[in-house]
Formats: sequence, C-alpha cells, structure tokens
Amino acid sequence: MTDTFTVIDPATERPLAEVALASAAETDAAIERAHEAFRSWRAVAPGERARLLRAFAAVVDAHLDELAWLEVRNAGHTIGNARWEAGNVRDVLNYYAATPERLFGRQIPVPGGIDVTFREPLGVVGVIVPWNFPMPIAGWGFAPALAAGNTVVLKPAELTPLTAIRLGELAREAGLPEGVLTVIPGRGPVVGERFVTHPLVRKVCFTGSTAVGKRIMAGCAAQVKPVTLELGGKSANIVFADADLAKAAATAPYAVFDNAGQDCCARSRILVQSSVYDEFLAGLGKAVAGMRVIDPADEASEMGPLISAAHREKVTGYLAGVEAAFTGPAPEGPGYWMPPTVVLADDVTRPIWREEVFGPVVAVMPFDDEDEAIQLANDTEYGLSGSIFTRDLSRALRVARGVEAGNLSVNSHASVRYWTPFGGFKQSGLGRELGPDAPDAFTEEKNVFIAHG
Ligand code: TXE
Repeated sequence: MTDTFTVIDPATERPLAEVALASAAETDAAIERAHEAFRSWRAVAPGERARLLRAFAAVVDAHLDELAWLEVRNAGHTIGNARWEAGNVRDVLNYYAATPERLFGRQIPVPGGIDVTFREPLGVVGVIVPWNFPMPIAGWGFAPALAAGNTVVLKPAELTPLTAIRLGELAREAGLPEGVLTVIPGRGPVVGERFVTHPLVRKVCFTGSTAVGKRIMAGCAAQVKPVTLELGGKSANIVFADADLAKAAATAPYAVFDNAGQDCCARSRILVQSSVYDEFLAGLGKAVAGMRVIDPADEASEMGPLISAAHREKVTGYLAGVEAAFTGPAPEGPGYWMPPTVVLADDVTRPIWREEVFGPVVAVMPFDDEDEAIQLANDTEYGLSGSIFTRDLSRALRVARGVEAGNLSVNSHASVRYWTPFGGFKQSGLGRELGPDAPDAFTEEKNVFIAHG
C-alpha cells in the first residue's frame, strides 16, 4: 500500500492535498534514473546547459504568483515573503546559469610537461530540504549543482512538498531532460536515508536540525561521501549605545519574527548595551505591539502561523515557567498561531537562551562593553548569523571579527544574498552555499599531466 501524507494549511488547519510518499525501492529507481541522465547531462554543451537553466528561470518567473500562493497555503508564509522566495529561485537559477560557460580549470607550471586541471561534476547529488523555506533552500541546492553538470534528486520535507513538486514539473516544462532534476516526496528516514547510503548519490546537501545533520554526516563518512550541512542557529542581535536606536528597535522584531521565527538565521537573542537597555526595550515593545500577525494571504500580513500543531507545542514548551515581558497580537484560530513573545533573560543557562526555539520568541539581555557582547554572542554551540548595530565602523568590524558566525550584518539583518557565501560556524553547519564558489563544491578537481616527451 502506498504511504501518503496529508498536507495541511497551517493558517486554517484545513487539508490541502494528499501526497504519495516514495518507498526505498522507488527512491533507488529515481537515483538510478538520475545516474543514467547524468551521462548525457554532463556532456551537454556548456552554452546549451546555460540556456536550459535560463529557460527554467523564465518558467519559474512566469509561474511566480502560482508558486507564491502555493507556499502561502502550504507553509503559512506571508504573501510578500512567498513572492520573494519564488523570485529567489528564479534569481539563483539565472545567477548560476553563468556557471557552465565559466567553469574554468587551471594550467599550472610544472617541469617536464604541461599540467591542467578540470572541474568534473560529481554525478547524482541528493538535496534534503526542510519545511521552513521550501523554495529557496531547494534552489540553493539544485541550481549550482545542475550548473556544474550534476543531476539532482531532491526530497522536500513531509510537511511542505507542494512547491518542490511544482518546481520539478516546471523544470521539465522548461526543457530540462528527464532525470536531471527529480523531486521525490518522502519521509526522512526512508528517502533521505537512501540518499546517504546509496552509492550512486555522490554528495548530500542537507538543511535541517543539527541532530539529523550529525546522523547524515556520520552516514556519509562511512562512504567518504561529501556533505554540506546547514543546521540550526541561535544568533545574536547586538545593539550598542551609539546605534541608531530607533532603527535598531523598529527592525529587531523583523530579525526574529520573520517567518514566525522559523528561520535558522533568526536573531533570537538580543544583546543591548546597559546604558540604552530601557530605551531600547520601550522601542521594541512598541514595534512588537504594532506587528500585523494576520492571515498570511493578506498583503499587509507581517507574520503568519507556525507550521504545525506539534511544532507550536514544542515552541510554547520553551515558555513553561518563563514570564514574557510583553507579547504582540495573534489571531485566536483556527490555525497554529502564536503571538510574538519577548522574554527578558537573566540566566545564560536557561534553554530559552541556549536552544534553538524556532518560533516567535526572543530573549533580551543587557551587556556592559564590547568584550562582554562578543563573549555572550559566542556562548552558544551555534554560529550561523548575527547583527551588529553601531555607528562606529571600527567597532563594527572588531565585533564582526570576534563573533564566531558565518553571516554577520552591520546595521542590517539581511543574512542571505545569493551573490555571497552562506553557512555556519560550529554546530550550525559545514560548507557554504550560494556565492560565486558554490558550483565548485559540486565538482572534483581533476589534475592531468601531459609529458613533453
Ligand atoms: O527537522 P529535520 P524537523 C530545526 C528547528 C526545528 C527542528 C526540528 O529547531 O524545530 O530542527 O525540525 C529530513 N535522514 N530546524 O524535525 O527532522 C526531513 O524529512 C535523512 C532548523 O522538521 O531535521 C526533512 O526533509 N533525512 C532548520 C529534513 O530532513 C532526514 C530547518 C529536515 O527535517 C532524516 C528545519 C534522516 N534520518 C529545522 N530525518 C534550519 N537550519 O533552518 C529527517 N530528515
């Protein structure tokens, strides 16, 4: 009997679709087809591969609204965010469409002959996607991988498969040959595990929880299979007394409550210099009270629901025995709603300060000086993102160099720009996605020496 999963609209709790989940045998068959497709895909002329990726981007663009609305329904993303996410897939495809014609090797001076290197594609790449940003994370995996001449099998999260399934169809519509990008909805321990154990999958790109990431890395180690991991975070938003406080307070909610806090880059800890602590809190309180936590289909919506009842339970569990300083609004339901919640942290040993809550909860703590700010920011096993608000550029750079995280922003909360590398320090991950070097991570460098004779 086919295993299925009922996909729910988290804003209404109404069922949206019944999705068939692949078995291990079906996954193996898809991997073998992708391996077959690799033989011809790698041989497609670079200009033609570039053209196909641009055609894919154009088809995504033509279906931008459809994809965005699908995500509003499936993931509860606000329509504004969902349009950005679909646009990000298009932009990333266009950006890496330049790769096939620029995948340069090197000529290295050596005695006795000529030495050249080639960037060879790996083969089948397995991409495992979580439910928090189903479209962009899929694109960050498949676009550079396909551009470098690999084929891709992609597993969306059980909760949010709809946009990935549609992207797979659009790839075919754009002319990508069968087997070049295969979307396989399925369970992590079934489909995801096969990506790890199947010898024809030559690399795994995983975004998700640190616990599963460690398991995947161990499985890949058994086969010396390369792996990219993009895991959890507990990022700090550091506000110095000399900052534009009005801007810092007005933007702090966006930095953590965007996507209802279900964001690996969420600035879920705010560190505020003691001398402006009260003034900042007053501004933050005002900003949180004014948030529009409403139906994500409403163009004015700034925050939607959480992804599922089980996830909301997990998030609210972190608040047991913790008093909220203030909360923002939230609809009554139906839907997995939760108000944006601000907690004043006084103890660095509490789970609310240490663990990734992955919901609309932020903990605020004062600090006295630069050294203490850096020490508190680094007092976590994670190291993904962070923000630094100050008008002093030297301080901004000193602190940015001191914080152990992969993506820092000064007077801004932006973490993701497809032109720049993205990834984590410590237990936030391994390897980098996006940026100019991402395609290289989907190649092996081959060296060929030709003797002069
Ligand atoms: O993640 P999982 P979950 C964090 C966040 C969240 C927690 C749990 O704190 O509350 O993780 O979320 C697939 N082999 N992040 O349970 O299980 C799974 O099917 C191979 C942070 O949803 O890690 C899905 O496609 N694959 C994060 C993907 O892994 C397996 C984003 C992620 O699911 C597998 C999501 C297995 N054994 C959660 N088990 C971020 N970095 O943004 C599961 N999967």
